Amino acid sequence: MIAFCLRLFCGLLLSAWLGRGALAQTELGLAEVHRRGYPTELAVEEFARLAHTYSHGTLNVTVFPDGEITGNERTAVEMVQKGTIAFARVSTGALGAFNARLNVFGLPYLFESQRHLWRFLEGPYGRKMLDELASSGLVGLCWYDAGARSFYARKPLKGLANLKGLRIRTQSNPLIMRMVQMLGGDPVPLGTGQVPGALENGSIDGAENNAPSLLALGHYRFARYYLLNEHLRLPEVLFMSKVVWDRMSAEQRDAIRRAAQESVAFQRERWDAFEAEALETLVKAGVEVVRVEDFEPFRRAVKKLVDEETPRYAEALRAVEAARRKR
Ligand code: BDP
Repeated sequence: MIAFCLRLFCGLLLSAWLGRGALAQTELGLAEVHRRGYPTELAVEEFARLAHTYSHGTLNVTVFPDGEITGNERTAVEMVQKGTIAFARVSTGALGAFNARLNVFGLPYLFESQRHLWRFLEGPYGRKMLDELASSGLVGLCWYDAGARSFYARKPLKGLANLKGLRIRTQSNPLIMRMVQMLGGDPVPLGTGQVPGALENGSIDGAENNAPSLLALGHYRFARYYLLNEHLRLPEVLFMSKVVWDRMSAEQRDAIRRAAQESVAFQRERWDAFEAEALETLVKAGVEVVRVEDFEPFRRAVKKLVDEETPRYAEALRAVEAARRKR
C-alpha cells in the first residue's frame, strides 16, 4: 500500500514535471493493466529500457502495471489524451471507443489466424491506423499480440447454445456488446479488475478473453469453463500522448519510435511462449477447456451484425483481404 501511494504520488508528480518544459531528464509514466511479468508488461519494460538507451539517458519511462494509476483502460486513454500520463498500452477493444477506425477489429471472425492479422498490421493500412490515432490526440507507436478471444463462464460451456442468457462481461465498446448480444449473451461492460468480484458474487456469469488474461487476471478461479470459439482477434496498441509528444525533441521522438518498433518482436516471442503455457496451466488447474471445431454456427449468429457494419470499413476490409491472399 505504501509503495502504491508512493507510485501514485510519483505519477502525479510526473504530470507536473511535464509542464515544466525541456528538462535534462524527462520522467514519463506508462499505464499498463496487466501484472508484472505478463508478456505485454515485459514488452513495455523493454520499450522503457530501449527508450532510455536511444535517448542517451534523457528519457526515463516508468511502467505502472496492474492498472494502479489509471484503473480501467478507458480512463487510461482519457488520461493520455490529457497528457496526465505520457503512455499507455491498451487493447483495441478499449481504444475503439475513442477511434472508430479501430473498431474494424471488433468484427467477429475477421482474420483466419494470427499470421493473417499480423500481415494486415504490418501492411500499409496497419501503419495508417496507428498514424490516424493523431485525430484522437494520441501518437500510435506499435501493435502487440493478444491472440484470439473466447468465452469462459461459471457454468459449463460446450457450444453456442450455452451462451444463451448468460451475463457476460465485455470491454466498454458498443460493437463488442452487440456481438455478445447476437451470440445470445447479455453484455455487462466492466473493467478487468472488477471481473473476479463480479464472477464470485454471481452478478456476471462469464466473460471473454485470451488464455493468458484468463489466467493472469485470476478470472479462472471463478470461471471454470472455457470454450475456445475464437470470436475476436484484438491486437493491443502502445501509444503516447500527443500533448507530451509535441514537447519532445526530434532525437527523443526518434528514440521513442525506434524503441517501440524494437519492442514488438520481443513481445511476440514472449506472447507465443506464454499463450501455450497459459492454456496448459489452466487445464492443470482444473478448467474445462472445450475446443470448437466448427465456427460456422458462431459466424451465422453474428452475420447480420457483420453485414450491417461492413460498409463502414471498406478500405480496411480491402486491406484485410489483401493480407489474406498473401500466403
Ligand atoms: C486483455 C488485454 C487487456 C484488456 C483486457 C480486457 O490484454 O489490455 O484490458 O483484455 O478484456 O486481453 O479488458
